[in-house]
Amino acid sequence: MENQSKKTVFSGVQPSGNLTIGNYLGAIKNWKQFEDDYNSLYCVVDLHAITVRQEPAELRRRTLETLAVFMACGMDVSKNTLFVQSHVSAHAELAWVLNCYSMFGELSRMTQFKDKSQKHANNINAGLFTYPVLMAADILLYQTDIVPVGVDQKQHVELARDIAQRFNQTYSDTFIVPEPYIASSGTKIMSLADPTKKMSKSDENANATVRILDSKDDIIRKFKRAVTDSGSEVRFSEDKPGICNLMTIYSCFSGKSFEDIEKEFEGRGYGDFKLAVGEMCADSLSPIRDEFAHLLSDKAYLENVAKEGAQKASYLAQKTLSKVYRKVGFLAK
Ligand code: AQP
Repeated sequence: MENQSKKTVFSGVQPSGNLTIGNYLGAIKNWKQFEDDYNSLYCVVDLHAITVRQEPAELRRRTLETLAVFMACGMDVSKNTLFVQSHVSAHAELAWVLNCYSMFGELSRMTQFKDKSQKHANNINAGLFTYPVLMAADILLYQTDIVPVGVDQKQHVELARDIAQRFNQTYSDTFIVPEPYIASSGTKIMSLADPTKKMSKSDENANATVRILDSKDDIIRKFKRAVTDSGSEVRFSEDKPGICNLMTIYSCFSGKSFEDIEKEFEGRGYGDFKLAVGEMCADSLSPIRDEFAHLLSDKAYLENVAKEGAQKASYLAQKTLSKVYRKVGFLAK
């Protein structure tokens, strides 16, 4: 159960595709450090995933697999509450209330909405537009202090802060105003096919993304094909976005600084470097792949983790939701 003296950390991942090294380096890898000192909750945000059309059987499969990836990445179920968003109805309920405290103008300014409505021009649904309000509900329900996310989600956490402050000012202190936690590196891994674009799990180009669960051969092949710049020098420089991205990935997995990487590959050219990045990435992910396979062999266990996680999360969520319902003036049951 929650420890009142500890702060709370919350984050989520959409089961909208097989998770990439962007999701890993920008988000999941940073979660482990909080598990001893924080009340920590991590959620597979399936309600968010349906803002884009999903194949139902695929979504169901990926939801359980995403939970297994959290665990395979080292999230200890005795220290972290791992759950599925749609199992805790308070997320959708609080989102409705917060919709009434969110402004059309501020939602229109969200860059992810602009990007996704361009990408899914035939399905610009209301859910895509109000996605950040549901995300604010996810965060505020647990009285969250910090939200570890990649840079692309910072704007949404800032909106959650604005919504919390607006609600607190309208009534009285109700929500903790959360802070985004952005790691010092790996917070925006770029596509291997176009290094000016973020790597995204829903990208249809298989060569653009490296999945956490890709085989070693696939990972090496994808890095070998990665789009780089003209020239052959491994150097961190603004005019070399492809090489900068590969250096960032290599640095995140190896712990080496850019300076050390430049020295290591001095005079060796892109081919050698790409192979080394592929090997470093594949070898670092190999224990995760093995643990994932092991976890997936016992679906009943995973379902039970989700069930227990949802029970713990529901208890906490209900406390905040009841408070909110009282403040806005809903009649008690
Ligand atoms: N390329 C990335 N680099 C670093 N961090 C990233 N994140 C996503 N892509 C990168 C972080 O991963 C967490 C989970 O993201 P999400 O599932 O909530 O949705 P997203 O940000 O929209 O991620 P994707 O992979 O791009 O999904 P799709 O393709 O469905 O839109 C977040 O903390 C995010 O910052």
